[in-house]
Amino acid sequence: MGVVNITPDSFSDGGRFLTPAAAIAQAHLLIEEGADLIDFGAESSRPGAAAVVSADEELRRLLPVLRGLRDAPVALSVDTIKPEVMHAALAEGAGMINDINALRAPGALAAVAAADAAVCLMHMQGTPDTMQQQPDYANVVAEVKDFLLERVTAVRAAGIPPERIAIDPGFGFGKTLEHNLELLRHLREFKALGVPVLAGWSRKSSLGAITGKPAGDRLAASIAAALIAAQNGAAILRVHDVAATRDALAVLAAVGKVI
Ligand code: HH2
Repeated sequence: MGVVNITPDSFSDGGRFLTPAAAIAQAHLLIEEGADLIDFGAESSRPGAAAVVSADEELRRLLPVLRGLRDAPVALSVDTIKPEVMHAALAEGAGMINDINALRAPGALAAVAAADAAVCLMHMQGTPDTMQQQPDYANVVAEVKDFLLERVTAVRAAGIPPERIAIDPGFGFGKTLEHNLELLRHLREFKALGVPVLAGWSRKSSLGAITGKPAGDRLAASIAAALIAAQNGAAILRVHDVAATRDALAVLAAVGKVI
């Protein structure tokens, strides 16, 4: 899954793809580099981000990009927590909703159930504005797993079949470095929920904590984390650097360790 943020303030690529033309060109580049899926975000969820983007503004950023990519050879995912945005994006041909809030907003479940689209359910403790202030778990792996099981059950009860569901422990969303590492070590256990696991480590601040490098210099660290996630059972990797990640995965596959 290649990431394109149509935002002025994303921590990793904010401001680079704010015009429809720039976002569409970046999507084409990531597809050429081997992305199977492109994820578009129109509201930053970086730690400390205040939820100030209205549904209208999100759609103003998203819709021209989705329209411009109607004939794209891969599925288009939309990273949003808002049911109004989900409805409009799905009507415009989006094939997936990536919800960091796991369809908990009133109306979100119904919006996805009404369409023939996939959904990624992510775990987050708290909300982006405060989530990194005091992440707290007795057992992070068990608690994240319990939450995702509850959300998968709710989504299936709303009529969305497991073939359309992915889960994500939400690296960096209300988690310390040690929480993120513990989840990565135990990622394989999430496969017991019976749906594909998505992992997003690309350029994240935990990698900065480990390497001491800023977001723009975290490519090697991002690839290392992506490979560990793949080895631990992740089926979808959410990354900004598709070509480099593809090369690393090709080596892993050649060695025969991807299951
Ligand atoms: N991470 C980010 C945003 N959306 N969605 C899922 N499912 N998993 C993730 O790990 C995830 C996500 C944050 O990264 P980015 O989109 O680069 O930054 P920002 O939120 O600042 O736009």
